[in-house]
Amino acid sequence: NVPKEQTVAIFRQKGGPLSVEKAPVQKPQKGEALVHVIYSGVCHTDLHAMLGDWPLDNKLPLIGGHEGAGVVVQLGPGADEYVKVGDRVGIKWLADSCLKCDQCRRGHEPNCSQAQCSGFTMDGSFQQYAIASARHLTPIPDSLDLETASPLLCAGVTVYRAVKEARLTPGETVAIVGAGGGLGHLAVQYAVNAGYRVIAIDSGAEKEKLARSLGAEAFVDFAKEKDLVQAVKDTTADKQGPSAAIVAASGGKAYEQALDYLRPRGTLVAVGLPPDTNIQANVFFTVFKALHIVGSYVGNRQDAIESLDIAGRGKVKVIHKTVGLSSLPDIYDQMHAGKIAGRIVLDLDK
Ligand code: 8ID
Ligand code: ZN
Repeated sequence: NVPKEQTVAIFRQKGGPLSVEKAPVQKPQKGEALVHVIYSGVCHTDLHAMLGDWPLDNKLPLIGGHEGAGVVVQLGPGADEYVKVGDRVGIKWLADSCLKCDQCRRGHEPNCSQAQCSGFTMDGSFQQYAIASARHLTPIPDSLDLETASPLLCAGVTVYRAVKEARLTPGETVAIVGAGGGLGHLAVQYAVNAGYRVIAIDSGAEKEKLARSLGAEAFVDFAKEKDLVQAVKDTTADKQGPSAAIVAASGGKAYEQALDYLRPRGTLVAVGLPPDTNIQANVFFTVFKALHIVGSYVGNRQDAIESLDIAGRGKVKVIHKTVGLSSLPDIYDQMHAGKIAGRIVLDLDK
């Protein structure tokens, strides 16, 4: 029973405003499924998109959102190859890729030149009924309820992949920068689950408590610490610093000192996407310390399945607060001010 009308959160120009209003429900075309979205996480990327602060253009008007969890209610021609009506599925950032090109064949689906992004190049999960390319939907295992599954579809997948890109061996130490945020609090847990030791970097008592409760062995407050580089190095027994830093902060400052506190041969994994930010890498010390700098951009379909499976087995917990779709403007204000610990999940029926 698919209604003709639904509630969506939409904006029509860069910078907003965001408006919660009624809109028609679309019909799925070839290869597409219509997903009844029950919950959607709110990623900082959705805020970047609304503010228009990235060097990429998105669709306008745009319905954002790319952490959707719901149920398939209708199929377009050919979509039955991938899903059936009633399946519990997730809408992730990577909405589609060709699956035929060199990048796709190697599993680098996010780097496909035909890639589409939910809540960016096509309408996303901040609506009750979303059109999705069936071949890129993520099956949600029975071990996860839709509410906790939703933040895993971007934050979880992304940091799970970033932890892989850090190329650590068990027992090594990783700094998670932005550890109290949506991505960060999950990164702490995926790292711990993989056998790594975690230094959390973020600010404030609430985020410190959160990060420590999830397994971080040390916490460095970036706003309070005068000599952040030394403070981070001091958390490691030999004072040489962590073997990797996964920067999952939305602000540019987080990138400034990471190369300086990394241990020789250390890896900087760039995940957070602050506008207008460069990583300043001194060539001499990059060579002399044999540093590694890598970008990590969401994950492929397999990373999505693996990251949800780990959470389904109880190894990673999503710390979240659930509010109604109509609260989204207020949530963006809080996010902009860095006040959200963990993730916000939207209940699309409220
Ligand atoms: O594929 C990707 N690479 C990908 C996927 C998803 C999201 C990248 N992102 C990007 C988002 O676009 C955003 O820029 O990752 C960034 C973080 O997203 P988020 O986790 O959804 O944001 P959040 O919940 O607001 O958390 C950010 C945290 O960073 C901390 C804040 O206190 C907050 O807890 N932070 C900041 I801002 N500056 C910091 C600093 N200098 C910092 N933590 C440590 N040091
Ligand atoms: Zn995201």
